[in-house]
Amino acid sequence: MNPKKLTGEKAAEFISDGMIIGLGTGSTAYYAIKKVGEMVRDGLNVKAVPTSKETAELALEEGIELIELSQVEKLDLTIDGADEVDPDFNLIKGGGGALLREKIVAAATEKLIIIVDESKLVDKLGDFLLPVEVTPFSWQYTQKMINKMGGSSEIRKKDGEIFVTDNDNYILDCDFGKIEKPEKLTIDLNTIPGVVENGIFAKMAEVVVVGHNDGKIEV
Ligand code: ABF
Repeated sequence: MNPKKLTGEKAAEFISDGMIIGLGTGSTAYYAIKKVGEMVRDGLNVKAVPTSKETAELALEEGIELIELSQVEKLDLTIDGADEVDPDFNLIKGGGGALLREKIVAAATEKLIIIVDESKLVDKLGDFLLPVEVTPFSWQYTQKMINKMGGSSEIRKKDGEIFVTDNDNYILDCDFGKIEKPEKLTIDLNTIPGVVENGIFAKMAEVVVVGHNDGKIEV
């Protein structure tokens, strides 16, 4: 069975009636959202904050009620995917381009549940290029400053054009090699003018649900 589907559905079991939840983005989060939709049609009462326009659209199709983060104090839980997960539950996210809203939603969340298939587990972050969201204004200057920190980076493109995020920003995919100190790198990157947010989620995840190819799930 598809490990992404298994983990998405498993994570949905953490949801109970009356909760305010965050809904992640990506092909694994997709299955969690589909499952929540099914639960809502069976009578579950939840309100949700989406982490991208794509997720908002899917959630509405599924009949899930959406709210703005500004309307609530906090979220009870959020279910989201990741590109890499290390043994301390540090994450790289943003391969799908939704890292800024994902990080804001994660920060407002009491319990962040990350759903991944086993291919995302690593000893150290860094094989996956680290997405950094930057302002379009003078992004080349921001890129130079990032590269000075010991990285190299490429502006993300889609169909030959610069990829634009839901927040009208750009993404630099950065290679820092193996990331020895994720917490330090996330702070250092965010002090560079022009950096809006970066894809390191250091110690934000509380639960990681891993789907294995043989159909086993590990929580
Ligand atoms: C989002 O979707 C991300 O932050 C990550 O980039 C991506 C993972 O996608 P998938 O589940 O499709 O591999 O959660």
